[in-house]
Amino acid sequence: MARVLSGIQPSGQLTLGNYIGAMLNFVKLQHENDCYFMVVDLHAITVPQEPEALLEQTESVAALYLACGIDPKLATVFIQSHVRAHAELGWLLTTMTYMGELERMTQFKDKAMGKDSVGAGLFVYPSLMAADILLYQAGLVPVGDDQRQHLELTRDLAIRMNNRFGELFTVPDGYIPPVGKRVMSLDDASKKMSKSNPNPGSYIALLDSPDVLRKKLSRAVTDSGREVQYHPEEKPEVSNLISIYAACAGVSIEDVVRRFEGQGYGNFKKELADVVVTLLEPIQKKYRDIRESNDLRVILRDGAARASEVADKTLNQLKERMGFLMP
Ligand code: AQP
Repeated sequence: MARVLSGIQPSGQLTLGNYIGAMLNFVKLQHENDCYFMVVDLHAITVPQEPEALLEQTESVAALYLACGIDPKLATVFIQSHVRAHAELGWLLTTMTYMGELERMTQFKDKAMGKDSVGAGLFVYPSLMAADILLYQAGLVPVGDDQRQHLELTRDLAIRMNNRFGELFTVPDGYIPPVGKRVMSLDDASKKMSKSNPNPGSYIALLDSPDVLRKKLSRAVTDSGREVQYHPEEKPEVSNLISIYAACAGVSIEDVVRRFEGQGYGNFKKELADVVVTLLEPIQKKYRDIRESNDLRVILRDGAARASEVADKTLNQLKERMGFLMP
């Protein structure tokens, strides 16, 4: 049984990219592992958030965790800011992270590009992410392909801290899904599907209505060809849609290609929409039930208490070793 930790930012409406790249794995992993899944609100504020939107999205992400199948009896579900040790270890690790390491992070470069001013939090975000993982001694971190570089830095920091202050942190491994590890944007297959993209047509939100889902998928960019073939380099748009189909229907890429042999894009997109609607409709119903009940607050309070116990233990051990005067 491995200790597993992961989180999603409440920085917008969760997308099919978050579901395929992260949540599907969370649900699978919870049955055989000791899992901690959090809503990383401290990460979300590394780019400006309206307070009302942050509040709503935080609760929405937590409810979607449950609606997508995370069972609070099997996994600990909590809000990052409810466990104060995250911010504290984040700071301790920031002091041990080199500027050069942070400057190499491609996600920082992408998110900072074209902005006049960027908060320092966006720059040091990978140290906070390392703290999230190391606090729980997590051995396995299910993330999408885009987080590979941050995870590598977390491993480096764990090793650096262990060398400097004695063996304490587990060095984590990533768990990256084989299919749909990077779901791409519907309007530009060179960019990943992102919930903070200003164009809602670029992503499938998990809470989009069936009509909106069908419209977005019918408008998804394809090429001028006609064949439903999987060639990520030559046909990135169609290949992305094939991957989405495979992940949502739980079949292989080859199965999808075989099924649509000799058929045009129109029919493929229509069936893709059916598959996505069939997947999301029950999730949306469960989501509405959860939002209407009072259970969520109780689950999150219990989760934070369980998580704090583990996190505080690690943090206190480290602080003692670093030479902090303990109360
Ligand atoms: N397009 C994607 N394909 C596969 N996996 C993805 N993930 C996100 N987008 C895709 C995975 O979802 C988890 C949570 O991500 P996050 O919300 O913490 O941050 P992110 O990776 O920056 O996701 P977004 O949607 O792009 O958010 P914004 O727009 O706010 O930056 C991670 O495991 C991630 O790999």
